[in-house]
Amino acid sequence: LAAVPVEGPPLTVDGFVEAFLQELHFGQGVQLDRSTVNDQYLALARTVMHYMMAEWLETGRRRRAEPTKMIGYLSAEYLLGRQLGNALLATELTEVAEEGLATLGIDLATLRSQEIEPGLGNGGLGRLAACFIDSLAVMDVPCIAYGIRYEYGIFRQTFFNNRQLEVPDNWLRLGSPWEFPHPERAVQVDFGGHTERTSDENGREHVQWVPSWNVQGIPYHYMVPGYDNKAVNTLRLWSAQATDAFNLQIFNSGDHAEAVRSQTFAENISKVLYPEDSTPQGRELRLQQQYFFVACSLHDYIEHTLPADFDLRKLPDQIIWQLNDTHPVIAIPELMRILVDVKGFEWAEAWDITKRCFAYTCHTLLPEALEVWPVDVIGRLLPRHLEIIFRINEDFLIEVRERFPGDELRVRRMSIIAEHPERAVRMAYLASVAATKINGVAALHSELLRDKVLPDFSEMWPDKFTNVTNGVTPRRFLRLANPKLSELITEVLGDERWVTDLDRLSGLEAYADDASFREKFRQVKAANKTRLFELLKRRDGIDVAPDNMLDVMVKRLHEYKRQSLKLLHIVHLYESVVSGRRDISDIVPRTFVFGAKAAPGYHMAKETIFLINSVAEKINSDSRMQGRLAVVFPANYNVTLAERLIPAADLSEQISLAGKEASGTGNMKFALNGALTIGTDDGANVEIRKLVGDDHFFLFGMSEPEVAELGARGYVPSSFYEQNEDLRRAVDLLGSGEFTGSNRDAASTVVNDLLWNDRFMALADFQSYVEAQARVDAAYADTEAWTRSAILNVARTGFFSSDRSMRDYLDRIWLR
Ligand code: 26M
Repeated sequence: LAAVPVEGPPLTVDGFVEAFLQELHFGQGVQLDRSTVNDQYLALARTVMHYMMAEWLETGRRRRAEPTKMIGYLSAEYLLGRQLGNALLATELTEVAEEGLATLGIDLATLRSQEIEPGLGNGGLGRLAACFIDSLAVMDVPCIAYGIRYEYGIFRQTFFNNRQLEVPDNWLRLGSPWEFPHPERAVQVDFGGHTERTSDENGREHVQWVPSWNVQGIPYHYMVPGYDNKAVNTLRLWSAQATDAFNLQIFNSGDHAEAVRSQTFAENISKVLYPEDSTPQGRELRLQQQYFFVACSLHDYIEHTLPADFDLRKLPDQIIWQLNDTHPVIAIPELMRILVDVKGFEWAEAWDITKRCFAYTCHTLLPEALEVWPVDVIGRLLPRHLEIIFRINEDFLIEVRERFPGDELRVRRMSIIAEHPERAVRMAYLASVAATKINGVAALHSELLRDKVLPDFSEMWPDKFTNVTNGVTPRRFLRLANPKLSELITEVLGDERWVTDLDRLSGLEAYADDASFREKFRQVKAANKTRLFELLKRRDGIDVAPDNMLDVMVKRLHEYKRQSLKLLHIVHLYESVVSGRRDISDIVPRTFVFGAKAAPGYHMAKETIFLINSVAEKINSDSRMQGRLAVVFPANYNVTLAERLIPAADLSEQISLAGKEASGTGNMKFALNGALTIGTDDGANVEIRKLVGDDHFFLFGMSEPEVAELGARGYVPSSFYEQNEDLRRAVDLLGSGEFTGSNRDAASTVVNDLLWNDRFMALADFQSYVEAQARVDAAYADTEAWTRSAILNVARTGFFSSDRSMRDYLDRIWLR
């Protein structure tokens, strides 16, 4: 058949309205006068899809005509955020849609707020994946992003009696207009069973995996549009379903209940996103999820994307699989299995191919966050893969012994198989052995990864290690989230090229000294605050004082991120006023904003949320504060809320213990939106500070080497408590029951941990933090100087565009 050229509806108001009404009538089956907001939203989304679809088809055609090396991005998470705004931007339809809908009496903003964001990720890692695929489309780099279509994304957080409650995130319930399933491209995925060995006439051994059960993966496609370049990439998310054979067999046996049960069993695999973002629990279902999406993805690429007669020896010229953390690492033995068992390659040649097809990104430094899978769990679920991992390890350890003869300690240290506390596969080691490149996500992190986490591997293969500092997409986090600032930037830079070339923000530098520009910049910030406060009122019933400095800490709740240090600072300020040591009029008026979800099983994190809410309740209702000290904690921080919060912020809190936050990406979004950072020398803060300059960044706390040194000397938190009166008073007040209805126990989990454990050294950094906050107060009092610093933060952080990150991946990893 010949390809018929495809064109979207006309890019005019009339053309748009016609297409919209078509969708409403023939897609939703409803007439305008009887349509609900949801009908209208779905019809609008589908209409915008029509425009994108034409470009998506054309992109596919163009790429097939001239095949070049492709990126296969493998990630268990994509934290996409709402789609409509970005799709309108990409299709340049925003004004047309606004006008067109208005002629029908429909308000675009109302339809926008109807969208439930797909929260298919936990936090930083998932949001990074979403930024990266945006940038690849914008740069017209061929990429298929693969992942899981969780039926339930990250839980919705609510508060009850100041405690976190989790509500299932049923994000598909009102329809999902941005996806289209392709059941005819289903892939079968096998599990369980055993392996059998046979020899052929040449005496060559063949292994056959005889699985005991299977499921099928149904691909759902999402379009990932570029910007002003007609390119649209694909995000392919897999949904698990029972296979027909599986169903039929049981159906025919007459056991209907069992047939239904087995169907449920299969569909459980893509049912829900695991809400842990740092301490993996070795749950078998999680491993099923990982293998499920990886097996579907490799099969999809090899059998359906490559030409039918493709010579797999050339695989590394056509694809590089980027492993987003260790979650998809099972892809390594899976490719070996395909090449050796299915395609008949010799082991050595298969290994040579496999080694050139994978690259690995590590996103952590915490030892407890490194995934290990017990050998018996893998053996039960994926017996053939376990054999392959053992063989990879055997060959690898021979290599280690050759390089370092007689060093058996090293051999044990480096083994992919850990022996204690139980036999388990160290997924980061498997990734490191196989990958062509291993990267950390910020300069400091990559150094620590090389020297502290994987020192033996970097000694063996120094050239494997590299850094790619994270970035964020300027489309979503500047152009869309901050339209007023975007307009101002475009006004002074003369055009919108900065949206795809963020280094152009440096052109703002000159305007930092222009008083009238500073005034406009302040007006933007003020308008963004107003917009945020209206949302908080509507969304959470929260009233926020309009003129306070807005001090924001939003990120997952984790001890290493030290929300408790932020809390100690707040309690310290409060205590100094109520004790009469400081007059409330001497306090620079501030509203502290928290946003944080705790993993449901993370006790300390949940207790910290309870304490923050308790402190907020008390302080906000204490008339002595006169509104000059307020704490707000809107529930369910997510991408949608971030897009409102970040543009309104004055101060960005990035206060992890040095050496623990791999990069951070919120830190970049705040700086780009003109918030100043108070932060430790950690993750990408280091690079932000270098770029914006010390005068425009509030640094505090120990450096990573100082942290290491204090740890080695023996850290005793209570000695800091004893030697610092402000700290002592704050900790005592927090522990006194003052904030928890006279219930001391309710605060004791957090307070006792700070005093007697404090793994992340909050007490050691307290003094320095409070001093830095005093510098913040002083700086904020000088409005003109503060605005100047804020402008320079914007002007000097163009480096943190994820477009730049993608260029670095291309140069350092993908096209090498
Ligand atoms: C693992 C097993 C089971 C369930 C969940 C997980 C898991 C999920 C997410 C473990 C870790 C996960 O994410 C870690 C993460 O988000 N790391 C962050 O990555 C960001 C992007 O590189 C960095 O900016 C952050 O510093 C880093 O904490």
